[in-house]
Amino acid sequence: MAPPADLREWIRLLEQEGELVRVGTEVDPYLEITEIVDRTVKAGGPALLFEQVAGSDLPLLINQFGTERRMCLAFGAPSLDAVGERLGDVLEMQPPEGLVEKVRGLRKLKSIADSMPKAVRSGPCQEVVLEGDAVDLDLLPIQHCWPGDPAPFVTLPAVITADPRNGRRNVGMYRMQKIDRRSTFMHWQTHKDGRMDWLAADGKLEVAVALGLDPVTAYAASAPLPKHVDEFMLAGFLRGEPVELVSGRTVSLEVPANAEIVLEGYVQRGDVGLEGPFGDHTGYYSPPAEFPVFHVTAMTMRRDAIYPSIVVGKPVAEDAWLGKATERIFLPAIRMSVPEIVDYDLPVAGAFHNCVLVSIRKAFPGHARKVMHAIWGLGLLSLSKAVVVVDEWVDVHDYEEVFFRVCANVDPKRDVLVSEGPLDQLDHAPTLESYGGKLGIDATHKGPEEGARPWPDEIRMSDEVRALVDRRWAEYGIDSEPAVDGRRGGLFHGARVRRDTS
Ligand SMILES: Cc1cc2nc3c(=O)[nH]c(=O)nc-3n(C[C@H](O)[C@H](O)[C@H](O)COP(=O)(O)O)c2cc1C
Ligand SMILES: [Mn+2]
Repeated sequence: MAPPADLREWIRLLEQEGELVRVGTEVDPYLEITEIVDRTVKAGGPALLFEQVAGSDLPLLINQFGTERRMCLAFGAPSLDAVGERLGDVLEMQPPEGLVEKVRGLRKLKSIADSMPKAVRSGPCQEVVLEGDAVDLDLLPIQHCWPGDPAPFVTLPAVITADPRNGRRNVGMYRMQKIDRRSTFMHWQTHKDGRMDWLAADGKLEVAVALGLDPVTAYAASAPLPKHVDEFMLAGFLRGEPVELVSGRTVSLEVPANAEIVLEGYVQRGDVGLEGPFGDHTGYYSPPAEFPVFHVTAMTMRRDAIYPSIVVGKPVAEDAWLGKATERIFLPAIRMSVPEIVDYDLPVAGAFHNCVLVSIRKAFPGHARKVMHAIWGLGLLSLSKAVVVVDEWVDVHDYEEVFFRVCANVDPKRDVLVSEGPLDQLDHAPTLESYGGKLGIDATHKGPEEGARPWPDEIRMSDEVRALVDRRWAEYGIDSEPAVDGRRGGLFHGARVRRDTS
């Protein structure tokens, strides 16, 4: 099934699948929508299309990404791992050998060709064009998300810039605090690509913001690609259809033809103000800080445009599934540089950058530390505050099992590494902003070369007796369902890789 071509097709698909509710009652973009959505997301509820938002003619779509099922629908894939495997397949391409392999190779090459964005002459995103004085952000139902926020924030934008040194495009998702009818702040943080483009510009840097995209392209804006890789290329690859782009009206950047709304404009060197506070995905208000002012020179729209929004806050919020998509999709890419990684998990409660659980095929003394340092050197994963390393047979998605391994296998004096390095700018805990302590916990089995005594065997029942009890379970007349591997849904349930530890 091809992923949806634009936001409307996506809304139709959600509706067909019983995944969307239209809300006709008038609602207030000041706090009320947040409270409705927070209750809906935390209950695993549907996407919501608010048709009557006070103060605006535009409907507002929210919670489109709020469950794993919707995320898979967006990608047209049975699972997020399957999406990652598609990417891994191409990354691991080897010179083909037989004819069958050659044909398969060609298909992969075609999927790479399809990923290149395609220029088109016109697009629905420019059915209405407002320039100069006519630009009016008041037309949009921008949400004022939390009581401590100073203003409404655009929360689901795809922000397009080009590196002034080589023209290479970047697309990032950075929230935008509304300042007035024609300007906002641009909240690209310290370690982000859009900010690098801004810092590399001599004076002005052109910026275009696309709102209301097909779900895969919207997701791609949040994907942590290396600086020189165009997020629209990833979107094209994942969709199997190139992203179509039209020329901006007042900027030399290209914008997605299928967008509902586009804001064109510029930021300037030194033209900054105090952005925030903002009720953030950390579960706390991020404090005010200096960010550039985005001046809007043109606002283009579809005639009956739909405005997309998202609310972040205390986990679990809608962005959890955007993060989980990244976790799964990027696993094969991470394995390209750190092949001993079996699996990893970024717990939603850890707001993604606070904690990484990683399982490895341990092969030499100090291997867990090697992997900690690798993670602390890898793209945006480098901002991870805590890294917990377990052996390959531990299921990193089973937090109870990981906790068991940490408690059972760690000598704090020997197995805990406290380091330091860059941290997420929004992390309020470190003494300094964007820089502070790192925690590595080696919860693998340790060998004598690592200073451990002979490691004991794990307890495991013999296969014969397990088979016998399986066979005879009904005879015992014990009412409850038997637990799997010792504990139902618990400790050893779901472990993917097993190894005899004796
Ligand atoms: C809903 C949502 C909101 C986000 N808001 C911001 C933000 O305000 N500032 C920021 O720097 N990153 C934000 N991010 C994370 C970035 O989009 C992400 O790090 C992405 O990789 C940035 O693109 P870049 O790597 O090209 O800079 C947000 C992510 C999501 C899913
Ligand atoms: Mn980027």
